[in-house]
Amino acid sequence: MLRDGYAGAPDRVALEVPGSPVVTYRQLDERAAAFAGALEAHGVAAGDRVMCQVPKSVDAVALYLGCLRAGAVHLPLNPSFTSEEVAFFTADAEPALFVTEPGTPPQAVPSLTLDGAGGGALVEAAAGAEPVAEPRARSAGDLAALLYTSGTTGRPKGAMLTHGGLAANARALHEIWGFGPADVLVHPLPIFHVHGLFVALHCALLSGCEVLFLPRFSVAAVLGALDGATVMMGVPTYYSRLLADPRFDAEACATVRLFTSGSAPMTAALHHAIAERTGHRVVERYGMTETGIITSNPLRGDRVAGTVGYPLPGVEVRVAGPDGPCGPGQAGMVQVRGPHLFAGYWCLPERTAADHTDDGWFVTGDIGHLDESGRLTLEGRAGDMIISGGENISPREIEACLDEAAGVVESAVVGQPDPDLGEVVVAFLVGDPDLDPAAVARTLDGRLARFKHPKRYVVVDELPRNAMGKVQKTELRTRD
Ligand code: MLC
Ligand code: AMP
Repeated sequence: MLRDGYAGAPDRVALEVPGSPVVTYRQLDERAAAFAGALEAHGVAAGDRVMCQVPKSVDAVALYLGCLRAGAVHLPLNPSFTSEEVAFFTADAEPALFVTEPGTPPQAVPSLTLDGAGGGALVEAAAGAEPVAEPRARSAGDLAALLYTSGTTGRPKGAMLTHGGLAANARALHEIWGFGPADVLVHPLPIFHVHGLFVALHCALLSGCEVLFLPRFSVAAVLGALDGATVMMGVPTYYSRLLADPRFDAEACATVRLFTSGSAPMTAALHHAIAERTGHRVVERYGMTETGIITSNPLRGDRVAGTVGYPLPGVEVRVAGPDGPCGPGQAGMVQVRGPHLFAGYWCLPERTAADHTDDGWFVTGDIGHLDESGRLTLEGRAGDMIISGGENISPREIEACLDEAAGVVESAVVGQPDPDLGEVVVAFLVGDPDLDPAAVARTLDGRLARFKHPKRYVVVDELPRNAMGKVQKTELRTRD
């Protein structure tokens, strides 16, 4: 399906990494076919998971497409995950192959290397393998990808994403955001999440347009890419950082037709400040790993700051409380139904059932309300999940590590408001009288990816609890 977007013009530019030769759709296609051949030569069969922990690069995109070509299930991981964290995914997903950067500690499965500069054992294997010219037959209900999301229990859950679900979401976004072959997409997002991998890349591939593929987000790189670009997608932190640079103005965005934001709330103040400086009203949209994009502000029509807009074509959204569906303006749990939903959590049928209502709606965990016209506003989350710079972080996972540190009696981890990252991780510790937070912090090294490490530690005599003995995290979220 993705190949339909560029089938008529394979020599158009697909990916351009600044400072490197451009890569055409034909070249990307050939690389994907060669990688698929290498995967098969290493025993990967349709339905097998291929776990990938590689730097963002053109080859990483070709690897994703190569997995699809071989009928395998793509399982991308954040390169900053520690070996201990990766071991969990290895045991849970039982991948047939681990594709990783040279020098990464081994996992208990066969592996091939891929670096960010066009080299590695996968590349060598691809040179000697028979390319897979046509995608292996798969049906809409077959798995295309397994993306893990931080669970409220602390144990990441693998969301099983199907070919049909990804295709439905890609088609809907392509349509509502008016993508076409003349677009030039600025891509600063990581490609181990739904946002950078599916939302951004699928829109581009479906329209056969050019992608300015930045290795990572930086203000300088985005400012350098905006001239001539037509679309950029990002998390709110990208926009607040851009706004802090006076060069981000109407002139810098002169060729842009669309900025989108999501993965975390964009404040109305940030939305308005961007509009004032650049003349652009960011299209805020709302999504989840399990669902892809659910709602979006309209391309044509009112883009209302602080709201996430209307359900995508084919998607149904309702807000429900304990007594059933809520009326307009009434806050409740956001529930969703539609063709783009995941097929359940990997090996967790009970969790999957618990997150669905009896009549088949997926319960998102987000609290919000609909207005009379069906426009959704989010108000927060039901659990205590932290979203920092668009990364979901489970407090429980951090608390479990902190509680094991010498001298710690108990801990509570919360997200506190932060002007840059939206929320930052803060740890409250109860412990021995001579407890040294720096020593506690060091115990997380090598255990948890750095982005999960608390940015601040506070030693307290006791944690605030309610009458039931439950830690009052709401109070800690605002405590110094
Ligand atoms: C990096 N660090 C973070 C962090 N990212 N800390 C908290 N939260 C984050 N998100 C830490 C690093 O561990 C490091 O810590 C220090 O910050 C500097 O690292 P860096 O790599 O230089 O950071 P930076 O480039 O500034 O990264 C921040 C960021 C990045 C916001 C640019 O996190 C990012 O691109 N986020 C996007 C995430 C995303 O794509 N989310 C989509 C989820 S999909 P130290 O201690 O080592 O110095 C989804 C569905 C949907 O939610 O709707 O889209
Ligand atoms: P993830 O599990 O990483 O896919 O993150 C999904 C979560 O990100 C959602 O459940 C929301 O809580 C949050 N999210 C995504 N987009 C938005 C948005 N535009 N505004 C507020 N929260 C958002």
